[in-house]
Amino acid sequence: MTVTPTREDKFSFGLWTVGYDGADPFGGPTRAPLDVVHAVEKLAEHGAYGLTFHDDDLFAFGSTDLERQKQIDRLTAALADTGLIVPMITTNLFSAPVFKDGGFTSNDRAVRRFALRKVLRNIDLAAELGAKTFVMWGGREGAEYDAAKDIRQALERYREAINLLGEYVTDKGYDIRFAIEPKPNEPRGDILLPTVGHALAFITTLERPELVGVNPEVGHEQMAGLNFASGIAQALYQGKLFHIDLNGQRGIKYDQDLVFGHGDLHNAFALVDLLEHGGVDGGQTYQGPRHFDYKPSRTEDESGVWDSAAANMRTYLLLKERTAAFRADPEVKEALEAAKVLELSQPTLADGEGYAELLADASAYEGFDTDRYFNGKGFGFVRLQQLATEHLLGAR
Ligand code: ASC
Ligand code: MN
Ligand code: MN
Ligand code: MN
Repeated sequence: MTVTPTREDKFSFGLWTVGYDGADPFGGPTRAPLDVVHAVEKLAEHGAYGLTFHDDDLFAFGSTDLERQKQIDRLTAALADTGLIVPMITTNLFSAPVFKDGGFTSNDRAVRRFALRKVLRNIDLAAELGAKTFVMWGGREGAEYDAAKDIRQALERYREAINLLGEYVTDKGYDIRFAIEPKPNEPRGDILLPTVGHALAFITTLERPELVGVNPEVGHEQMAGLNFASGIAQALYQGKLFHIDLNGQRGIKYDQDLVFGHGDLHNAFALVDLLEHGGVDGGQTYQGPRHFDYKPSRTEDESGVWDSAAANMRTYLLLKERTAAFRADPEVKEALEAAKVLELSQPTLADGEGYAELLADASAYEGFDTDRYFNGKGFGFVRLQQLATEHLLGAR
């Protein structure tokens, strides 16, 4: 297997990722701005297939129509030259001061109406560029203080906004689906729809739930102490994994946006196993872009930026190789069998069986020998995890 990225691997990068200038809350930029044409050329050279962006990444907030169009034309020409595509677009409703209390859920109604117009305009651009996914990260949709935000009304306004956007793409006949990106906090003290689970539940309240899925980011779930691969499994199970943001995070702290794998490597192994091999259940798999939303550390110069971009893809491909070896190992197959991992796909009830039949089955309860089954007999999960670890380390 090769670890050189190709277009077929469907790797994409946000313009704001490789374009991150190193500024953080404690210090200004450490790198020069990155031009979009240069970014497209470099990404193409490194084997990526897609570029994604917020409107404000391409043309600064407040640009005139002329300035905006000029940047769109420069991007379009670079895409034509390189063959790169724009699989996803998103809207910046968090940087401009006007969004200090959010966009769709700002307490100020005029801000909410402005936010909707900004997004509608960006949806037109998404359609024009052929983007199939429209991500919504509501970074400023939240609060620091409980008395400052009526959460139920904020959710109602969120719902109103997404319903309107769904109506818009339907009326326009656009082939676009929405993906909500959860994050628990930062920049707000608390953000609405903080985890994949919250977002999945919220989606069921929408007028067009079929148009809306999730865009989970590795670090965002891990900031909440959650198991990312497990959240992705549930999103897949519910047919809602519309997009994914890959990166690295080390524990419950600020959003680190490290290179993919430069965090919880075991969980990254489980994630790639799930995305590439569907886990063991053979259920719904993910066919979309492998999108990196990371930040090249501010300690790096421009060559470090491209090294880090390459590192994301290389780590993904190495994990793809390692997980394939894991799946092919006869000892792993035997350990999975012994741990009854495959038995979980068997329905608990027999075909046509209901509670009456279950109640009539004495072997299920009266005759079930709990001692014989479970005293002194383990599942062997640790052995299985060690086999995964050894494949991850290249020791097998
Ligand atoms: C997004 C997205 C994020 C944020 C962040 C901006 O669109 O997916 O996680 O914006 O990267 O800095
Ligand atoms: Mn992040
Ligand atoms: Mn993200
Ligand atoms: Mn991010």
